Amino acid sequence: MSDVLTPTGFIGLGLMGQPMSLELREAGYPLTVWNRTPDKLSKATDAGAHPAKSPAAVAAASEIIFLCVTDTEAVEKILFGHHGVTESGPGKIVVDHSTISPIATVEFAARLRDKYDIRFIDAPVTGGVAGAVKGALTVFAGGDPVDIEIARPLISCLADKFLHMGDNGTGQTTKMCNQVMVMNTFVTMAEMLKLAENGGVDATQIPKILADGFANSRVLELFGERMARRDSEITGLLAVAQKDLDLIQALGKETSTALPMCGTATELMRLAVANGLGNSDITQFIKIYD
Ligand code: NA7
Repeated sequence: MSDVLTPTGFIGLGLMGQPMSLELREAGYPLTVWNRTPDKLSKATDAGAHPAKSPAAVAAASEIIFLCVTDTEAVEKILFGHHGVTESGPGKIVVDHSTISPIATVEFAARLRDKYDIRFIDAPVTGGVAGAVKGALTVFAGGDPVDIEIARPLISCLADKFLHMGDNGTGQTTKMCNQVMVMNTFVTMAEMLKLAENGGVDATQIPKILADGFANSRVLELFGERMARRDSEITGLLAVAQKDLDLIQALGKETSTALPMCGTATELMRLAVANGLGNSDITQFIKIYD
């Protein structure tokens, strides 16, 4: 495959997928795109991407196919469902940037390899929309080293760091580790900001004030002040955070790992979703304390 001209596909142009697809276009890759809701394709097509009618059509036009969709069910449908990627023929590499079950990932990769001669890289990301817009994500990848090296020049357009963790599933497991820290920080941050407010301190100032001490984190830097202001701009859905916590719990069960802190975070996040906050930005989690 030629680095520069590798025909590339992108499926799932949501909050994360859209800026990621634009980075590939900017780097000059011929790009074919599909999104379940076609309206979201316009920025990519304005940048020269070709719209396709189905995941199968994206795969037919591409050697490497990127996915960035909500959950395990969506990935399974896009790969194996009607007009899915597997209808397009053998010899492709699928790079999945979605955050999904590591257990299902291993099964999808084996099914793709054994039945369809399609290779699979699990490549979940961290860095959020801000990182995606700058092409500065971190990618945790699981897959065959040969496939990883083929995909590296393309993934490097989206990511400052592209880390090969091991076999299929290890990328997703690493993302779960990342989310253990991120989700517990979000939940604790809401509690802390509420304590500041109730104690008569301007909570919007707290992230700046804590920035030089042990309490600092990227979550505090990027979301603390926004959470204190109840800024509702959508940068990542609370329902997606809930999905990640459920995946962590499932992995804990599978690996017999006790995760009591994540258990509390999961139930608090579920309470927020039950209170109608699922389609709000994750910063709105603080509202369960209001
Ligand atoms: P978004 O902005 O909610 O985007 C989700 C994308 O997934 C969007 O393109 C959706 O299409 C697509 N989607 C969801 N379900 C399906 C099904 N069943 N079939 C096809 N396409 C689907 O989320 P983010 O961009 O923030 O996150 C994406 C992933 O990265 C997620 O795993 C995060 O945890 C990390 P739609 O536009 O709704 O038609």
